[in-house]
Amino acid sequence: MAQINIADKEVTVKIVYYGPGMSGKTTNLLYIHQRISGKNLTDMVSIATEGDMTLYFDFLPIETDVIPGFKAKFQLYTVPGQVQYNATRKLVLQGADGIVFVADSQWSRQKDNVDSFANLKENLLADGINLNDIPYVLEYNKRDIKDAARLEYLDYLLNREAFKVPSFEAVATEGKGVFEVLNHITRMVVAKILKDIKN
Ligand SMILES: Nc1nc2c(ncn2[C@@H]2O[C@H](COP(=O)(O)OP(=O)(O)OP(=O)(O)O)[C@@H](O)[C@H]2O)c(=O)[nH]1
Ligand SMILES: [Mg+2]
Repeated sequence: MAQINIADKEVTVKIVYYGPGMSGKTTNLLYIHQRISGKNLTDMVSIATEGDMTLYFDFLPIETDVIPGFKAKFQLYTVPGQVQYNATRKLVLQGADGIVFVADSQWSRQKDNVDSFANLKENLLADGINLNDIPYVLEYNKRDIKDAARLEYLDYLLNREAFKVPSFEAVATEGKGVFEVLNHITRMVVAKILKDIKN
């Protein structure tokens, strides 16, 4: 959970991009990295990749002033989506304050989306955490491809927990939707932290 250092007025927040292999998680971080202005930019670290495939994780730290009076450090991570890397996914997921589930809109990938979403819930539960207790949003990526599933269908498959969560269309390769998603999950996480600070 978020590390809040009241003395140093510093908050560290972890946001994890989760989803099936090749859905576009790393592409989101690459776009964010490219677009963030110099003073808040630190290097993005990609730990082991093979082609497009993430074998371990990507890490992008950003400093922001979204929490009044605090220096907020946002740490963005991606998990490796390929089914066989579940041990790594569990590790990367630990301590997440917010999750962006990046779904692949491609028609043929819908079972992979559903399986990955179930895997997310399962991995959280193994740590005693219910997905509904963590701020998360859905990113429906690859809206540019011809055989993209309809948004209603993606919502039907993935947005069916106890309450509906915000969902966004994206084309990560063009940066479409990427900052909308990041801003939204940031606001949700910050709202929760401010509530926790008050309590
Ligand atoms: N057409 C299209 N291709 C995309 C989009 N986003 C990502 N891609 C492509 O999809 C491929 C996989 O993207 P990555 O970002 O590496 O996927 P990932 O989710 O990190 O995959 P893993 O690391 O294996 O879990 C790359 O070739 C991207 O260029 C998109 O919005 N539209
Ligand atoms: Mg990746």
